[in-house]
Amino acid sequence: MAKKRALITGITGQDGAYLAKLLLDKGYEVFGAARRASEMNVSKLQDVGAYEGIEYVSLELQEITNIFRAIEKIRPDEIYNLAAQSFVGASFEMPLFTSDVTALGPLRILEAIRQIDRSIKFYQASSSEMYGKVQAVPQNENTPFYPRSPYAVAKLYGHWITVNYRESYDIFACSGILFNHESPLRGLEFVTRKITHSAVRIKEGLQKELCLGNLDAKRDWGYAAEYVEAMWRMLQAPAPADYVVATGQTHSVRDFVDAAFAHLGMELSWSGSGTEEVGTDKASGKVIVRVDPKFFRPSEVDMLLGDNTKARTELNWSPATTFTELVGLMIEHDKKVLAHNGI
Ligand code: NAP
Ligand code: F7E
Repeated sequence: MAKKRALITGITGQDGAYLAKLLLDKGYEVFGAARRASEMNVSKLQDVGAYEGIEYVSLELQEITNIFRAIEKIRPDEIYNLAAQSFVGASFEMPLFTSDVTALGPLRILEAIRQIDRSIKFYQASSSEMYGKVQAVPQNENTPFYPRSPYAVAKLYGHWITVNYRESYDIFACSGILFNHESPLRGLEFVTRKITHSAVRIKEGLQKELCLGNLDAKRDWGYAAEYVEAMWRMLQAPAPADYVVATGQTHSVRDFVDAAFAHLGMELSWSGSGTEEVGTDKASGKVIVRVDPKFFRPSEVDMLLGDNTKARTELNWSPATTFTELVGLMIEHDKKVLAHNGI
């Protein structure tokens, strides 16, 4: 039997690397789409051992002719749209760019599917950020959305246009509403990796302080390597639908900081409040964590907590890695990177 062909946009990102590895292991022919750059960042793909097995294509989500040509040429069975301007903080600084890539990008792909071959299955990377100012706790597929950033508004458009093309043109299009998922491959600008990377450097005496924004924000953090399995399962289900993918546990940014330093054998005491809050290393008496207002967002998502019942029951998917294990595996990776690179 011919191998299934999958096209993954955002191949250079965290999820792109894990999904590529998963699909290669399942025997897929994997086409990795990356936007043009002077040098493609392949470090994540190399980290998971997927770099060699992929056929690379140039694909810019802002350019519809480019998308059409790529899909015409590859004729994939499945398309996973993981590409996006994915950093919420940056979306306040570049709302138009974020909207063009993150909202209209999926529409351009869906339009190409509609015109080229409606039997191509489509996965859209939707986000728990769409719940924003949450209207119910926990959040499930029926919870109303209330986005709080240009990123979240753009993702909401991507979500609804996916539903609309499914209903209008009978395309097998699924939207995965994924809650935060992290890993050693997470970009350094996201809070979890910023914390683990800095904690290791502080422990080794290479950095004095870790400066953060809102410590009270709570997130449902899972392990990215497990979440890509849910994406694949959605496209293998008997019918297309939308699914929440989450752990069902929520923790604050402060909890994450405590867990990261605890993994390194350090205990913090917290004092002050709001923008004056600091975390002091109990053993040395030194301030090692400080709140800096520059990391606060114009509008914040205070708390996210997902209800994964539908994914558990219909996709037989469930998360395995606990919060403490996730923090531990990210710290252990950053320790290795530091030992290897010395920075
Ligand atoms: P990521 O690491 O930031 O990767 C984003 C990818 O999109 C990168 O490969 C990036 O390429 C690519 N990209 C950005 N702009 C592009 C453009 N104009 N044209 C083509 N490619 C472009 O994100 P991730 O954490 O893997 O997340 C994957 C997807 O899931 C994203 O859509 C994200 O918004 C969504 N999501 C993530 C989470 C999470 O917690 N991780 C949760 C829910 C939803 P470069 O390498 O060239 O920058
Ligand atoms: O922030 C707070 C910040 O940037 C988490 C993306 O993958 O998940 C991600 O979006 C929380 C926020 O992720 C800092 O204010 C405090 O409340 O790691 P983050 P995010 O905004 O939740 C969703 C599901 C996506 O879809 C996105 O693509 O942490 N926070 N201090 C900070 N955040 C950052 N980045 N840096 C700080 O210093």
